[in-house]
Amino acid sequence: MQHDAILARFDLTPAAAAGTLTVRSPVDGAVIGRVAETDPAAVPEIAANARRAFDAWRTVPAPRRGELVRLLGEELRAAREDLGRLVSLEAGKILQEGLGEVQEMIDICDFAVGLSRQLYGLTIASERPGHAMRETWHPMGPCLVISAFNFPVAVWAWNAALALVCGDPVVWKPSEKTPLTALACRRVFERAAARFGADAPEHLLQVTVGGRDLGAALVACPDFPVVSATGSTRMGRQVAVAVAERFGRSILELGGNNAMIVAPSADLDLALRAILFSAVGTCGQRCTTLRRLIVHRDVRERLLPRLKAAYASIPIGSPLDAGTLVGPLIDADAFEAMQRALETARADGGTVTGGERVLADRWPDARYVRPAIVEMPAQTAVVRHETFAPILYVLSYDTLDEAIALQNAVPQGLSSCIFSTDVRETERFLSAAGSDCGIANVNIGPSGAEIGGAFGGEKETGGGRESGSDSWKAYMRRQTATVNYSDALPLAQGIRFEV
Ligand code: UN1
Repeated sequence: MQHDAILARFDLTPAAAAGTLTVRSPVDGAVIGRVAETDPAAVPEIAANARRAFDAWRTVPAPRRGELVRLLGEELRAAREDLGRLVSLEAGKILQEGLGEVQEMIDICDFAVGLSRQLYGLTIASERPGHAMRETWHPMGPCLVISAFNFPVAVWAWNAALALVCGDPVVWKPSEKTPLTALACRRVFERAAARFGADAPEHLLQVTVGGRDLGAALVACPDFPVVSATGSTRMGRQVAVAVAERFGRSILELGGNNAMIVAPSADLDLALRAILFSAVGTCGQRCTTLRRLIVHRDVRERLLPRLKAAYASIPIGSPLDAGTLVGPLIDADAFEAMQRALETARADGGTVTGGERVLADRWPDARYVRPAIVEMPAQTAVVRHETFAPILYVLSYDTLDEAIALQNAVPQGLSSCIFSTDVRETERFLSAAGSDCGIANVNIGPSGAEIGGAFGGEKETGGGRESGSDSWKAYMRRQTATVNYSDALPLAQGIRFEV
C-alpha cells in the first residue's frame, strides 16, 4: 500500500501535506509528508487547554476513565494493520515489529483498564485513639510525553493509557522524525473519545509537532507536573534539569548499553537466537538492544563462528517486504555515528566483521547497513558509549565476578541478561551484588520487555519507570488523610492549649 493510502485511513492526507516539517521515510528517503509545526509561543494556550481538561477529568470516576482506555484498545485493534505499516514506513522498522509495537499499545490499554479499578492506597493504623488514617491517590495534573523515533507509538501508549486512567490529560511531543504516526494515534484516540461520550472533556490529548525549541518551551511550563521523556541522554539531561528547576516530576528513559553474559553451562542454541533477535532487531535502534556480549573463554570458540555465520545470512532490505529481518537506519546521521564508532573500535584494537553500507545502489537516499560484530581486546571508551546502531562488541571473561563487573562498568545500565543453566550463577546475577540494571533477565535477551513489568530503571537517569507494575504511582499524587472521629484532640508530647 502506498503511504498516501495509509495516511488517508487516518484522515491525514491534506493535513500531512501542507506544513513546514518535511518527513522522510527511512525506507527509501522519499518525502512522505509535510506536517504543520506547533509554534512554541502556543504553549501557554496548550497548557491552559490541558488544565481545563484536567479540572473535568479528575472528577470522572477512575473505572469510567478506564472505559475510555478500553475503547482506545478496541480502536487500536481495528487500526493495527494500518498503524503497524505506518510505523514501518516512518520509522523503518520491519512490519512485524511495527505490528508488535501496536500490540504493546493494545496490551497496555488492557492493563490500564484493570488498573482503573485498582488505584489502591493503604489504610494505616493510627497511633491516636479515635483516629483513622488512610492514603488516597489523586490525579496529578496534565502529563507531558516526549517520545523518540524508534518506538514512535508504543512509548506514548505506555504513558497515555496510565495517565488517562490516573486522571491526567496528555500533551504529546513525538520525535520530529515521526510526527505522522503520532497524528494517526491522535485520530485513533478521537475515534475512541467520540464513542465514549460527553464526559470526556475536550483536549484530553493534544499532539504537538516540533523540534528542540518546542520541547524546551513545553518542559519549562509549570502546568505539566509530570514529564515523561524518552530519547537521547543529551536531551534527557536538559529535560531533567528544567523539570527539577520547577520541582516537577520526570520519568526518564534514555540510554541503554545492554549486555549478555554467556556462561559455560549456557544453552548455546538458545543464546544464539536471543543474540540475533536483540542485537540486530530494529537495526540496533532500541534502547534495549544488545550491544555487549560477554562470553566465557571456554565457549567463545563454539559460539562466535556460528554467530558470524548467522550475521552473514541475515536478510537486510525494505522493512515492508516479508522476509526482511533488518531494515534501515533512521538517517544519514545515524550511519555516520555508526561508522565513527567502528573506526574508533578499530583504533582501539578491535576486529570488525560487517558494519558496511549495503543496498546503496537501490536506495541512495536511505542508509542500510550490515550489522557489525566487533571483537574487542578490552572494554574501551567506545564500548562504554551507546551508539544507536547495530554494533555488537564481544568481550571475554574467566570468572563470573569479572563478567558482572564488566557488565556493570557502563553508565547506562538499562537492561541485562545472563545465559546459564547453573542456578548459583543465575541467582548471583539477580542478587544485590549482581546486575545493576533496571531489567535483569535469565536465559532471555535484554530486549522485548513485556508491558506488565515496570519498564526502565537505568542507573544513569535515576531509574525512571513506565508501563506495568506500580509505575502508575508516578502519574498520581499521594494524599495522607487523618480523620479524628473522637471528641478529644490528643496532641503530641502532652502539650495542651487551653481555649
Ligand atoms: C525502547 O527501545 O525505547 O523491550 C523501548 C523492548 C521494547 C521497548 C523498547 N518493549 O525492546
